[in-house]
Amino acid sequence: MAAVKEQKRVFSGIQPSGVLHIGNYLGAIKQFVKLQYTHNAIFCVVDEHAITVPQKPQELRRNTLNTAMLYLASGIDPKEAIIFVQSQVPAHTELAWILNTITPLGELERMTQFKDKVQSQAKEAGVFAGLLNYPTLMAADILLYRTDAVPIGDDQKQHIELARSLAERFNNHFGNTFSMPEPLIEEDTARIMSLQDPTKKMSKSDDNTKSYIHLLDTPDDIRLKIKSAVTDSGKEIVYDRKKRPAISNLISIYRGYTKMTFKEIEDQYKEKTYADFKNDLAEVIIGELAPLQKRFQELSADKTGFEHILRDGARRAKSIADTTLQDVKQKMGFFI
Ligand code: ATP
Ligand code: LTN
Repeated sequence: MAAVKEQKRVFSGIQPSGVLHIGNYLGAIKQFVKLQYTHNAIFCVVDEHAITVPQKPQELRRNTLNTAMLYLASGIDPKEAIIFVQSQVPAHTELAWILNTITPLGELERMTQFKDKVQSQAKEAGVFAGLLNYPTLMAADILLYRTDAVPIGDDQKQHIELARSLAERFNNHFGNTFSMPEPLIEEDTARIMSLQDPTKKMSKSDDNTKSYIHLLDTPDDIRLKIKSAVTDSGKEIVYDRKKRPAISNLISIYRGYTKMTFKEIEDQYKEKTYADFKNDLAEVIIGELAPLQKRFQELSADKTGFEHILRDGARRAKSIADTTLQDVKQKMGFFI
């Protein structure tokens, strides 16, 4: 029998800035799949966020469709959750503009993700205002759906704080309108690190392709990337984020895919070498990605069915978002 859903709303988004990696899966999508059965769930491909750094039109289009397809291939079911592309629902940018007028500039300038991206973008294309205003658009995404919970990886906590403070400021000024969103973070896998540098998070926009495993990587690629993942100076397979960040990162990935506890993994590999552990880890990942990759191929073969899912999702999302936006505009004194 289907689980009875709580009325609580869950919303989250992923940028189509490249092919999704196992960090995106373990930190975010895996939770999305679980939550769709117990909550009113909405999952978005946030293409308007992706353009805060330069994108090539053809790549943006391809990455947008691939990200949505990977949502479905990972097990998000359009009968259980709404899946849509952000730019198909204009209320997001309209509410973002309104929220920009109550967002303190200092709070945007303090955002860690902004400061990091300024560093990398300054050397490349330059820094544009959209990058600074990114968290306000994210707050709009969340608040439009009167969201209660936002499943995310660790790096997004600060942005949820801003969404909360904007909700509170708006509610205090104009009357109760928005719910207070809570971050939902799966601690053990909230921050999967780069396979090449365990001090940096695994990221789709990393130039070194060996630093991440794409959800669509071939078995050979996966074996190679795990084999060349950096390790610490010791020999034992023990979880200790501070003293052995590299092996601990690999153990977290193993845990994320097998559901074994850290202790069970340590016990299983007590007498084994790093090479044994890495071989097994590669096979675990290959085995877990195989059904997802198969579903991805099937979905790619039915473009019409897939596009219908996205258009239907946008229609359903729009109807919820427009109701909130009308309420906001009416409370603020707009002519409607
Ligand atoms: P980019 O490198 O282009 O900024 P990204 O790989 O960080 O992209 P996002 O689209 O920003 O991916 O993130 C999508 C979701 O995946 C977010 O909830 C984010 O917190 C989560 N996430 C991203 N990277 C990781 C990671 N290394 N470990 C765990 N979760 C992650
Ligand atoms: N900023 C997020 C992506 C994102 C998001 C959202 C996540 C945009 N809007 C709303 C949750 C809810 C990121 O870079 N991972």
